[in-house]
Amino acid sequence: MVVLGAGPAGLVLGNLLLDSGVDCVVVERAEAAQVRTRARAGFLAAHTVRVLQRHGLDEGLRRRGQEHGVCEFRTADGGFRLDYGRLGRGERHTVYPQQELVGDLLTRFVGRGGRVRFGVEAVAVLDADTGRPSVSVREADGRPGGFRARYVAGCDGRHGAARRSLPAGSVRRYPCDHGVTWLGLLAQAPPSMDAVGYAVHERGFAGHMARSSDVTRYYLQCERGTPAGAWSQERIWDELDLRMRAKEHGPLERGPFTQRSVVELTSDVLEPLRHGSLFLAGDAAALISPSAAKGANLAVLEAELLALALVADLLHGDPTGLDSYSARCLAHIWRAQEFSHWMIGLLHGPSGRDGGSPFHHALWRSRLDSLRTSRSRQDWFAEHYVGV
Ligand code: RFL
Repeated sequence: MVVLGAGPAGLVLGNLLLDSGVDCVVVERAEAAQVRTRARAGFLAAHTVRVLQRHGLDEGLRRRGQEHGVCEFRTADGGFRLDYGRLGRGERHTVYPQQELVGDLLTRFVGRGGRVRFGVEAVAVLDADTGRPSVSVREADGRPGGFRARYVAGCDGRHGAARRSLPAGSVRRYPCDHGVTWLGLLAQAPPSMDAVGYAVHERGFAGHMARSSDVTRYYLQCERGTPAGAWSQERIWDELDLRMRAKEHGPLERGPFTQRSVVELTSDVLEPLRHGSLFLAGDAAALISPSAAKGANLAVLEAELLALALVADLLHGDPTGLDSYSARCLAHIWRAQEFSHWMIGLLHGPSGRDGGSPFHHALWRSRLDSLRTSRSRQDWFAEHYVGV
């Protein structure tokens, strides 16, 4: 078994295969240090935590993860909080930075004898429509190389070799550009509030999410095409203060930004998630905008489903799990896409694509109002916000 990519999808899959005695190698383009330090997601769904617990992959998470169950909306009409951990199914998020989860998964995989080939780039998956696919790679020293296996798992993200290797017409693509761009920021500063903060402002959306006691993620909607380094730190903090309405709600704790990235809110789903002996999981299967923090959670869900199906096939000769893998994942993916799309509308009412239209503005206010006042709407929100 060859697994492309050592992100959450590839490493959950690798650990589960290793535990079941399936021989596998993980091929990763980046170096180990880079894989362990890439800061991205931080909010793990209750289902994700259950998967990690079920397979004994939750040791670091249990010690350092923080439970979280409140979000706060701030608008020109005031603000309101939702104690979503007590609504819906009563589930909460666990805040645990993605790079720490990836570090834990990697340490466990390697510690148990798992093989990861760092610095090796997959170039193409060949012969996927046969029972003996192969992966051509570029080794760390630039020389060509390759692997042969019964199955290949494409967990190498949106721009990986797995997606590139799909023959034209073999899968259907569902791309969507939501027309919104965020500046993603990591601040070396403690969280400024005890909730996920969503500020909906005429100048654009601003978001606040805790990562740890001294690191906070912020998002700031910006014009498309804005370079990540275009704004000074002071200008960013002033703009965050303005949109988060610091005058009414209290100032933000400032600190240097240690990471900046431009995040264009796009989605891109492939269907089916299989081409012969090649299976897709995580961002390689479906890209989802970070508006509802679903990407890493879907990656873990899909990796578990794929691992169980591969073990059933390879060790017990039962292919039914592999046959239904794509349809089962896509049901979760589309529910997550639907909720994320709804969130994009909620978070960008006055500043999104339709923001200038009085009709859409009134619709957005009504959407927010029903979330503030309707218990059944709040239960629906909580279920989809924490769930995958
Ligand atoms: P990853 O984590 O991108 O890992 C893919 C791995 O494949 C390697 N690779 C290759 N290796 C070999 N050969 C090639 N040709 C290769 N091409 C690529 C890469 O080096 C990498 O190591 O994909 P995976 O495992 O599918 O996991 C997906 C998640 O990383 C992603 O969905 C989330 O980070 C999305 N996301 C969030 N998700 C959440 O659930 N909650 C959040 O709070 C959250 N916040 C975020 C996010 C994504 C963000 N970015 C990247 C836009 C915040 C941000 C800023």
